[in-house]
Amino acid sequence: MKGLLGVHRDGALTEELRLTDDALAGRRVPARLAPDAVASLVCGFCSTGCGLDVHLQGGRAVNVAPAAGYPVNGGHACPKGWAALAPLAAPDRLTHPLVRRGGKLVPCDWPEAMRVLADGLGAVQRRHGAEAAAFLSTGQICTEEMALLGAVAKLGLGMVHGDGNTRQCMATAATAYKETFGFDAPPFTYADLEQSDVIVLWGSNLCVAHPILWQRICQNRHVPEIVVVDPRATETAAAASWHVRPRPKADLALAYGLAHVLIARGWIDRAYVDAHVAGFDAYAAHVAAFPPERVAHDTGVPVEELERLAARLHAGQRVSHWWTMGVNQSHQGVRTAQAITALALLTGNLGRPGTGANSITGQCNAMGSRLFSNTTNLFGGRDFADAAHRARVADVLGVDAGRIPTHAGWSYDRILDGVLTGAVRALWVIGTNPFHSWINRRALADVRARLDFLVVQDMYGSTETAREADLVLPAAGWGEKDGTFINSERRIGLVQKVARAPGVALPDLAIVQLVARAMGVDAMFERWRDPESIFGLLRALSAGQPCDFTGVTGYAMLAEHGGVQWPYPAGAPAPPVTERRLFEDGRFFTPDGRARLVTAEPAPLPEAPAPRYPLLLLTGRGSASDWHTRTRTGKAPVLARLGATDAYVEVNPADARARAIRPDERVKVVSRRAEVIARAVVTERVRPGEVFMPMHDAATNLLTVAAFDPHSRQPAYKASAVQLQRLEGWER
Ligand SMILES: Nc1nc2c(c(=O)[nH]1)N[C@H]1C(S)=C(S)[C@@H](COP(=O)(O)OP(=O)(O)OC[C@H]3O[C@@H](n4cnc5c(=O)[nH]c(N)nc54)[C@H](O)[C@@H]3O)O[C@H]1N2
Ligand SMILES: Nc1nc2c(c(=O)[nH]1)N[C@H]1C(S)=C(S)[C@@H](COP(=O)(O)OP(=O)(O)OC[C@H]3O[C@@H](n4cnc5c(=O)[nH]c(N)nc54)[C@H](O)[C@@H]3O)O[C@H]1N2
Ligand code: SF4
Ligand SMILES: [Mo]
Repeated sequence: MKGLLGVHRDGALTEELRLTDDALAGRRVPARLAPDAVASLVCGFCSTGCGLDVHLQGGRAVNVAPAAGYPVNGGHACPKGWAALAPLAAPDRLTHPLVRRGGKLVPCDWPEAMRVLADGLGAVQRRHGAEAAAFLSTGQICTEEMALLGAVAKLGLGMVHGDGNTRQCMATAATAYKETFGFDAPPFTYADLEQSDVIVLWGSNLCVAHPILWQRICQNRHVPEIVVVDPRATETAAAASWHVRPRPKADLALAYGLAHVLIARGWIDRAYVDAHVAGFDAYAAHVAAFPPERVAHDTGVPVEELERLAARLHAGQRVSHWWTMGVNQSHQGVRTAQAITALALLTGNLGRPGTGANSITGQCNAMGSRLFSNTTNLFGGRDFADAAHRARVADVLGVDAGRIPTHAGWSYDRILDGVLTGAVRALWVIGTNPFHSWINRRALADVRARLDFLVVQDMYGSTETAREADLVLPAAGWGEKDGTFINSERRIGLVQKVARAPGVALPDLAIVQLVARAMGVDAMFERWRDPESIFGLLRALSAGQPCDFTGVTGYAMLAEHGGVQWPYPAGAPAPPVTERRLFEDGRFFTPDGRARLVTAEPAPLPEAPAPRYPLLLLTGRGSASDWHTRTRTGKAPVLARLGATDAYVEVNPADARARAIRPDERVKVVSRRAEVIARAVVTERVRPGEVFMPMHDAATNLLTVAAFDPHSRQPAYKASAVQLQRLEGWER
């Protein structure tokens, strides 16, 4: 640390930082890749995990094209993949750390930034205890980076509380899988999309959110029935063969109704259930209370359609269920995911080609985060509360087991509540933009006001969150560093450095190492040298776990095989070229090897429509070209043109007429928390009583109500009560 602070030259890297950068990110563009090489990387946007070929010319990355031979996407990419290089060159890229002085963020060098960080975090931890500092991380950095972050923060700095934006996204699926299968283990492989004869998409707008998975469905030669369950008539619903349109949050009752019919008609696979499932009798008793008439009343899906759908699930030979945010982001998301999973279990549609209860993830490395961020579970899907698990991890990492927290720490919402109650005083935010994306984000103004110290680590200084920081650390982005991502089908894939980060921006890995050094705990992390050595640690941490990938010898193997799906234990047969699914032997990761059936009573909406707020606001993805808070896609000219440019709200013609709202008129959207202005898109895509706003506009989460699934603590982003009003005197 002394050296780091000592050798500093203004505006340039210190010698020591130069060494750090060389060692971690590597000046490898010329060294490892030929100046005119074609480098293969997994895409840095969605969890599909497409392979992209980056073409170098004279050592510079000039072009991207989908990798023809990659097992995920076979020559296809969506607009974001094609434009993946553009965000790297954005004018608002951070080139230097920024520190707040006299109310303004001004550039500084790394030694200064690390002094400010050590002072800020150090002061809070000395005064209020180590737990008074917390972190919020992401599913969009490399697994090696999130693992080091989780190690340094929790084991090194005693930050017991740390969570990720995966809470906003995957917590429900992870919780449901853990309880039902005994481990957070999405069972599918993408080939299942091509092998099913019935595909049910629950709350998933695949055409927009995972276009290349939709492409895989289009390659299905069995002419599958494609059922979309969504209150909105989405792009995907339009492309499907059957659109089932329940009322929002009625999926739980719908799934129970389907189970009711399947059981009543004897349309279940009794042999499979007897051999591999626990809790059938209680489940059958529970769903007995959901006859078609009740379910039709509760969901808005007619009796006849419900029965026809049950019959289709029965007639299908290879039925697969897939779900995304329409399920995960609800106040009963976990139980809904489990009720969908129950349909697969009851009908024996698991562990065979074309089947499964399949949660599609969101971000490029959400699956890495679920295993190795060291937030909700201890490295490798272990349990913080289990002494044997802590001992094992301590052994692999060469640290004192006493440094590992004995409980998982708070979820995202509780960390923010902790700030409001004064328990948390410093926050380190990495690769996420909560001042835009968090539910009811208006409350974050209070959070900011109460924080003694806010550090934000991002590629851009212009994000809603970076603008609030006391210290901003400039991060290298996708394509500017080495490491791995894990995609939705559990495929570990490679990313590599094909471009230099601007200015003195560093890979998150290097930044976390600097933080460790600045805080005086770097000696604990000597084994965490560079991405590939860290990958070796993760491999060792996976040993004996369901996610065991000890058979993956290193990055070269990943490059050679187009990624490798976990599990791939040492000694597993031959190169892992084919796609693999889980549970082919019907044995789950529960103590008795059986999957669990779990039930709940459907609960009312947290904020039901009422006379003053009669409309239900749904939110979600707006287009295939917009990514989340648009910090990246907003800077690719072609994506910005393809995406939406302004805040808009989809409203049914009947609701528009009743309020004398004309198409494209600007209207006020009012909730109990805020009012925002948006352009009215008058469309049958939404039903009367329902409106939709994309999450890409920062206004949307001013409106949302802070409601959560009680088991996963995932925000229920997709049901808030609002009203629409004409703007007085508005004229076209
Ligand atoms: N282009 C693009 N692609 C992305 C992303 C992006 O920002 N842009 N983000 C990525 C990430 S992180 C994620 S998590 C995924 C999300 O992918 P998706 O989950 O497919 O996307 P959403 O639009 O959030 O929600 C899907 C659908 O849920 C529906 N829905 C709302 N309420 C309900 C309900 O109660 N029941 C049912 N059945 N449906 C309901 C909405 O109408 C919406 O069409 O996308 C990933 N891919
Ligand atoms: N209303 C509503 N709100 C939602 C949702 C919804 O459906 N409706 N969906 C939720 C979901 S599923 C999700 S996943 C969240 C996403 O919410 P966020 O995570 O807040 O969204 P992003 O825009 O992806 O933010 C990622 C940030 O990381 C930065 N970044 C990118 N790469 C790197 C890197 O390599 N290193 C570092 N340090 N930074 C990097 C980007 O510039 C950006 O600022 O939004 C949630 N919010
Ligand atoms: S589908 Fe997802 S992984 Fe594939 S190119 Fe598009 S954003 Fe990237
Ligand atoms: Mo997400």
